[in-house]
Amino acid sequence: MADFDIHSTAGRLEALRRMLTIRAFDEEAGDRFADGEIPGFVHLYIGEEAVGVGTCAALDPDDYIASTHRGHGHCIAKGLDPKYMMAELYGKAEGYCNGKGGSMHIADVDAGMLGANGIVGAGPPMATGAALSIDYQDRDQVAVGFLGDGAVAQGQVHEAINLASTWDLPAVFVVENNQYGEGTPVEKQHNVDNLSDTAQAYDIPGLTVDGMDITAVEEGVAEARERATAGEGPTLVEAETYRYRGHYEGDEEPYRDDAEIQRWKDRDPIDSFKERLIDRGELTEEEFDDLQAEVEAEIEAAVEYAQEADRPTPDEAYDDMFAEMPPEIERFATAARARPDGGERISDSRSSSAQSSDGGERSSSAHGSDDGRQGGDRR
Ligand SMILES: Cc1ncc(C[n+]2csc(CCOP(=O)(O)OP(=O)(O)O)c2C)c(N)n1
Repeated sequence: MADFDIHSTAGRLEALRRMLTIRAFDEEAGDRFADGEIPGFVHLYIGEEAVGVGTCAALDPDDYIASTHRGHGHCIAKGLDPKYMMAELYGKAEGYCNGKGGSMHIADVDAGMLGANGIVGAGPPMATGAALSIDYQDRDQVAVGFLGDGAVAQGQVHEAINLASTWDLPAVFVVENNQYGEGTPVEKQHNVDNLSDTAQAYDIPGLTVDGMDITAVEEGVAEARERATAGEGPTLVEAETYRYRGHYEGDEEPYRDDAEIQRWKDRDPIDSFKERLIDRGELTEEEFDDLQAEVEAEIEAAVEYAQEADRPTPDEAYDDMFAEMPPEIERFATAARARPDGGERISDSRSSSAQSSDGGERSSSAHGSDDGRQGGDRR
């Protein structure tokens, strides 16, 4: 069981809080990115909250997850602190990866979050590797690899699921079928009715669940977890969901229309879960409003924390990169630290960062050009 039990009232309220936190975090991240405060790219999870939270609700706290480029929701679902996540998005030293990873590389191994990453399909190999370590050490854990519908056709995903199946490893693969890989609809990417049908190729069970319904996701992943811990190998769980925002912030979305987006919003995972809790007498409208206000205050505080935090210093550039620094890299790190002008030059560009009128820090060196921001996904 997770650190919250979705089979209890308190656990369901915590699940709702996490879904609201994901939405508030990503809405704020989108706004702050548009304001130029956040460098790089952000891929928002809004609309998909039931998948991340439903999955993590079915896991034990020390189970592992390996994420995707759209990973903020997975982090919050696994219990990471939005404050340090936001600091990471801002490139600040207090962030989960000391500001060197950004939106697509948040990791907290102690919390079982092995990392988001910008390589489509890289979650499953990480999960298979973690599952091999669990199996080897005979531990009672599982490793979940998240992947998108686009990633299902990726070569390394095939390798990862094939090995996990062949070796009966305690892995679960959760496909977030949000209907598009960038601008390509799922039916133009794959020749199967359900992406879970691909499980047949590995001789493992494949389930398709309603990814807008947290309960359905939790049940599917709980079944998969049980199989995995019983030594029966991996399961592929496809959660049918939808991303409300573009592939990345700035995506003009010529590939879909408002009516389609609205059809999915009518099945919003937060609204429907809220209504269910109200129907069960576990929540009132007033309590919901209070919860929403608390979550919004938490995210506002996270933004303030991130804005005020320090960036890593130039002499720390090579820290945290390797478990053991390779000698050929150590040479560069030592030279960089010793260069009298090295830190200065970079600090100079930092100190020329202008304070925007709303207090946000704008650094031309850190944020890239406006052209890059609007010109497409450059990963
Ligand atoms: C190996 C690799 N190929 C291509 C890309 C470019 N790329 C970034 S996101 C993306 C689409 C991924 O779609 P999907 O797996 O469905 O995830 P979603 O964005 O829908 O969450 C692509 C092709 C990449 N980052 N990595």
